Amino acid sequence: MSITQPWWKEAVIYHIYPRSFQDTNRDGFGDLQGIIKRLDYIRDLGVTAIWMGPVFSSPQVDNGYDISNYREIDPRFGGLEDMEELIREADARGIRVLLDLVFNHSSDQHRWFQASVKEPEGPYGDYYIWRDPAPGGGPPNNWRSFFSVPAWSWSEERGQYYLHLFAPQQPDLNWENPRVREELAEIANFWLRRGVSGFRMDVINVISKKQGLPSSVAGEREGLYIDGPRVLPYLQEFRSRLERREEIVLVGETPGISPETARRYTDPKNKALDMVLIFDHVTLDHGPGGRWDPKPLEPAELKRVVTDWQGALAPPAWPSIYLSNHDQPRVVSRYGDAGRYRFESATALATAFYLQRGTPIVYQGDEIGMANYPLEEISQVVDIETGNAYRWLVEEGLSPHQAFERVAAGARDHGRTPMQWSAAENGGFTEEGISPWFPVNPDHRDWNVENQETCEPHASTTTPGVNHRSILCYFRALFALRRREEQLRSGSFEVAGLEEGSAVFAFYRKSTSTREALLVVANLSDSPQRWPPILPPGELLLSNRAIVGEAVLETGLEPWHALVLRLAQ
Ligand code: TEU
Ligand code: CA
Repeated sequence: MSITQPWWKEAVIYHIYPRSFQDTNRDGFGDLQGIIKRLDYIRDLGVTAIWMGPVFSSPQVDNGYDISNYREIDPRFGGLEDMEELIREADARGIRVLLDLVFNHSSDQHRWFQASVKEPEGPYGDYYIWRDPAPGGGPPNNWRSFFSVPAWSWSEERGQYYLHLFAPQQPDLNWENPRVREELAEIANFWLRRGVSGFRMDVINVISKKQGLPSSVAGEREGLYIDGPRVLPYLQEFRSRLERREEIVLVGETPGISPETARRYTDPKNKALDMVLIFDHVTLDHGPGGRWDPKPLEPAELKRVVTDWQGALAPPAWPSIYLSNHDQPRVVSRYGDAGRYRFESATALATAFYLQRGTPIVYQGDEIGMANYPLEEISQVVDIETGNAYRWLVEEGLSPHQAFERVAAGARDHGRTPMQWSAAENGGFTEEGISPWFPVNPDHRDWNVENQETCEPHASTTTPGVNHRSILCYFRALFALRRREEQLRSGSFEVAGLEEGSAVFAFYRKSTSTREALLVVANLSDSPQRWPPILPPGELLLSNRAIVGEAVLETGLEPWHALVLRLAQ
């Protein structure tokens, strides 16, 4: 008997970075027709919803997260008719479309901001956060942006400072202004009327700033503008204004959020968000100085964080599960092994994460093992955040070489290289002879869709449908298993008691209606691990390594070995 739950809890979401997915008009830039062209591939992966990064009109200072018109498609991606065709074609394949709403800030080229600068007393004068200089001159407070620059910029024309928690070209909208909140809800309804099924909401937990905008005392951001005092009421009002509000999903991107706040924002009783994108598992390799002061990652830490959040978002909350995105390095390079054990580590991490309780969000390219780009110098970096961090580190006194070393591993460019469809010159992302907006990773000759598409069962394994060099085939088998096994969609999550520090991550998924239980086990390391004395085995449902009979139980787990067992009742 399967539990009925909302579509977005049953879903597997595919996160597309449109500018790097598929170019169809030979300009070296991904476009909407490219996504339409690849919908069969997306459907065959077992995906039932796509989240597209922003495709609205934008000067592209922050790759589209600086929007100059929320109701227009940027000509680089196509037009409104292409978006309507994409929604129709996706729907025909049982795929829902989620858009990325960037509502904390607009582009400084948005007509609202242009009017706000020119007419402080006009209807848009209060659409942004303007302040006079501090009494002694200079910015109104000591806030710094997420992009390693001060959070205030001076407008000579208006004679005031304006707040931007990101780039100066991304002025923060003033959510205190009820007209701003009305305009934003109307934009969401404009897209809901065109058939989208929901939104990923960019940095939505920084929309409320503490009254008076007090300076940070010890560099803290929480309460000042991270999870400020009115985030929840603003979200509740926003949702109450949405058409089709009962059938859509709102996924909030919430950097720095705490478990308690995550529960509050997503509690169904609060009618605000349905899920949040958390960050604790993608900051584990941040040293004391944060993202640009990297430190090695411990698998046991990854297990602890993930287990803690599964507990924090136990029912009635509902986790989202992601391993990488356009802001993060590639998961197989960061947590796995992009060299010797690329297949094994990519599939072990996918098993250990996407079979947890929650909605899997797969970032384009992770399903074929795409890895970090071989950056050799700062001139290759396109990303504004990474470039700003480099310049800030040099200003702080590091040599250019030291500063590059600090930003190279975490550069956001790693997750933004063009999708690798084939071994051809530009990986099939754009035609040969065309220069893509960012170079294709040279490893596309070995790691691409085309040479992983054949999924016949491997002779030496009892695991159905897994061709042991194709990460793509394994992902397809993994999501097919999730679709078949009700425990993986709606069952409980119970970590299997393992000694602290073990690199083996194991958990049970138990049906809430029958006594059936599945056991998921993954060795998140490149060394063999003892088989944990958990429970006698049952039926092998999936494994990323060839298994013959009970072999695994005597010899233990090989490096990056992952498997799923249906436990005998
Ligand atoms: O990112 C929000 C965010 O937290 C970023 O600061 C990101 O996590 C950063 O890399 C952390 O060091 C969203 C978008 O995903 C990102 O692409 C945008 O640049 C940002 O908001 C501003 O819109
Ligand atoms: Ca194009």
